Amino acid sequence: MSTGGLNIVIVGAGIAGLTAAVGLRKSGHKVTLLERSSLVQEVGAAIHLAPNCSGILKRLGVSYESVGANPTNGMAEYDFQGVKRLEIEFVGAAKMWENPWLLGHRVSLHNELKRLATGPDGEGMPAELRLDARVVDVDTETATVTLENGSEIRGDFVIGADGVSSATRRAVAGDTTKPFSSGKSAFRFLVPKDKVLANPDVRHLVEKEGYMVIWYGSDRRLIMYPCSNNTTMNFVGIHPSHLSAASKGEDPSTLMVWTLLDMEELSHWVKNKVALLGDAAHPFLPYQGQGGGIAIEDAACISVLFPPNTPKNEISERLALFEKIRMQRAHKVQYFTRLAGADIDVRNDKLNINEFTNYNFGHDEWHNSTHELRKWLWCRNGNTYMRQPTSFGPMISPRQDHYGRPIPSKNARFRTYSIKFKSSVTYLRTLFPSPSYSFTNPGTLVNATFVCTELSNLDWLAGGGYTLFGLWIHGVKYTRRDKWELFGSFLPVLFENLADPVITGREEVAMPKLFCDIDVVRDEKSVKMTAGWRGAQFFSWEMDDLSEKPEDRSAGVTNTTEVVVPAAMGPPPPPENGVLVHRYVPAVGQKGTADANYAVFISKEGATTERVVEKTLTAREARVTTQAGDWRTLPTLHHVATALAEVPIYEIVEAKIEEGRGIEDLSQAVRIE
Ligand SMILES: Cc1cc2nc3c(=O)[nH]c(=O)nc-3n(C[C@H](O)[C@H](O)[C@H](O)COP(=O)(O)OP(=O)(O)OC[C@H]3O[C@@H](n4cnc5c(N)ncnc54)[C@H](O)[C@@H]3O)c2cc1C
Ligand SMILES: *[C@@H]1O[C@H](CO)[C@@H](O)[C@H](O)[C@H]1NC(C)=O
Ligand SMILES: *[C@@H]1O[C@H](CO)[C@@H](O)[C@H](O)[C@H]1NC(C)=O
Ligand SMILES: *[C@@H]1O[C@H](CO)[C@@H](O)[C@H](O)[C@H]1NC(C)=O
Ligand SMILES: *[C@@H]1O[C@H](CO)[C@@H](O)[C@H](O)[C@H]1NC(C)=O
Ligand SMILES: *[C@@H]1O[C@H](CO)[C@@H](O)[C@H](O)[C@H]1NC(C)=O
Ligand SMILES: CC(=O)N[C@H]1CO[C@H](CO)[C@@H](O)[C@@H]1O
Ligand SMILES: CC(=O)N[C@H]1CO[C@H](CO)[C@@H](O)[C@@H]1O
Repeated sequence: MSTGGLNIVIVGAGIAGLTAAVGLRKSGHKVTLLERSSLVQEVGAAIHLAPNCSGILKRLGVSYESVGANPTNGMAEYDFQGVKRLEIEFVGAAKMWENPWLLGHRVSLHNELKRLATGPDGEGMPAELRLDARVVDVDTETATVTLENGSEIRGDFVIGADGVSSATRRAVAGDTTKPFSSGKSAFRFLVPKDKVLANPDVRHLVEKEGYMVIWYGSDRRLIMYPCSNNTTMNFVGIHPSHLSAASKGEDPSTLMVWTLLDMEELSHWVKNKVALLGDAAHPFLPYQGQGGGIAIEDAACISVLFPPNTPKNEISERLALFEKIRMQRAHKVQYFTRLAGADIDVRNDKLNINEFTNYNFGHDEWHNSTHELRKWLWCRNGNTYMRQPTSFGPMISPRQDHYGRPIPSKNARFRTYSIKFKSSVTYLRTLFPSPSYSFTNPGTLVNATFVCTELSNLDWLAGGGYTLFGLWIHGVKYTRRDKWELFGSFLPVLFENLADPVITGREEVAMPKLFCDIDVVRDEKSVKMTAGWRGAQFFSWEMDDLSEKPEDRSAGVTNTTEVVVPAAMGPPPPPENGVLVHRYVPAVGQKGTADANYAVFISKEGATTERVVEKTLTAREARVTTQAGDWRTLPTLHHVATALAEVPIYEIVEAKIEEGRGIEDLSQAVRIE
């Protein structure tokens, strides 16, 4: 099987290491698990998994229920005299979580994880599990681990999932932070439920099925819950360590005692190519039954961050992202757990059990990591535009691809029809958004152009195209507050027959865009363009007698509009350096107030793509027909259509068609002041 998978070495085949192996294997990575013990035999006790954790296991294809885990139906708390202090039922309407809170046997969970990680069935290559392989050292630069017998194993990266007494932790975080005794120990034992039921003194304790029951003393507690298909009762007795230390040797051989270890928070879990997971990164006290759950969430996060085809050169950065995503949550749950474990008077003061439960259960690390990875991918190439709707991240636009890189539009094609005409300074001035805009020439005549462009072969539209139509007013200058002047054409309106460029053009480069239908019909000698909205036509022009002879350009062009004899046009204006547009974004809920109200300049020199004209045709005849509208025919456009119909066309001075390739991405657009 050929995969682009990474070579991943996992130290420790506990819950964290095996869950990570299940997830990473599915993504096509080659996983090697190194386990110091010989049998990978988990202790014979139960482990309960919070709803969010069982949800993650389900997504990884692990069914805890199928191997004997039973749901929690409720919780009861008693004081040390057996007086009930609290009872909560989780069934029926009280069911808050979409996944069950599961009580099961550690050995079953462990074996099932091992089967899914290393078994022949399932996606990807089975992980290789090497037993009796105690890791003594790890090199974070080369991702190489050294076993006790001296042999070395190298991967693309290493996961240290070797539990509370981790050997990999030293290499990542130094050895100043070590686990210490919390002063409490725990013994655990299992009793068949039948046996409890057979004893009339205690049978009432297990008559309600699926209950987690806790008895609290001031400095000790006993926890009981069913596991193994409700057939076995699991007990955990947490108590001051000196009590069990004193009685050592007298315990029955089936009673197991653990010193409960805690540890200061590590400042980091990742160094170069090694990451710590589970108890190795954040050992848990057992008071909330969260250590295994948080370890499984860690493993889910790592699995999400290393999907198929993850590039090797991103390994360290992605491991750092793992730490960034997980550290705060793991430490917070640890903090809650310490509070929950505090002796009763301290605990009651500080612990808000609802806050804890909502924080712990109200989280889905799969969703969270998936989104965090997306956010990371979006930003890593810098300069992405966030656009509405922002919830989904950056999106391809006419100007940039998903990651903010300019889209090469050299192969995009254009066909531009333009009709240049003499018009009225005094009329067109009324279209200026502010007094900072003015005409460069003192006279009352100025050139303006109706432009219609058909675009095709656009990469950002998967090879498609659209048509635009607008009015360019020439000879305009913008005077900044500091008196500096910019010369260009002012664009009061631009219509497009596709919503996508309308929206992005407005948002990104402040173009005054509107949607309308635009049709261009063309044959050898003539072309007709119409602009309308749902059948109501408001603008059209025709060009006839097209020819490729440039000397014919502007000769004898005709028009059908009212003719006013033009006065002299005065000296030619300074060269135009670009296009001026005005951004205006109204403030929500505040009449007359703008969120944005400023001029934008799109310079000619800044264009990144060369516009290559391959063919020019001129028209010997051109006619423009306009039609004002009202709110019934053009409910959203009539004010614009009416203003366009009023634009004086004194004389058409040029009518031409240019065809070619290369379209500007307009990334040179800047806010003027
Ligand atoms: C009494 C008690 C009750 C608990 N109850 C719950 C519960 O109900 N719910 C819950 O979610 N959590 C519970 N926890 C916590 C939970 O058990 C741990 O948080 C969880 O097991 C951590 O998983 P892990 O894979 O990180 O570490 P571990 O399960 O400790 O696995 C580490 C693995 O690494 C191996 N290893 C260690 N060193 C090396 C080395 N140098 N080289 C190779 N291999 C090595 C070990 O043999 C082991 O297999 C409880 C803990 C205790 C002590
Ligand atoms: C629980 O029951 C299922 C069948 O319902 C069985 O496959 C499984 O082995 C049982 N597990 C335990 C631990 O009893
Ligand atoms: C060292 O131990 C590993 C794991 O048990 C084994 O695969 C390897 O062959 C051993 N190497 C030597 C040199 O003994
Ligand atoms: C265990 O008991 C609970 C509570 O009655 C029940 O919902 C669940 O189905 C039982 N599970 C098994 C595997 O018997
Ligand atoms: C992911 O979870 C962390 C808490 O662990 C939180 O701070 C962060 O906002 C979450 N990210 C997303 C995208 O929800
Ligand atoms: C108007 O346009 C014509 C044709 O391009 C040009 O010759 C003329 O100089 C322009 N007039 C002004 C005032 O810009
Ligand atoms: C994986 C999982 O179960 N996720 C759930 C965690 O809990 C929240 C709140 O109940 C749900 O919205 C998630 O779907
Ligand atoms: C054919 C025609 O009507 N042409 C007119 C176009 O407009 C100019 C100036 O406005 C007139 O001089 C032409 O006669």
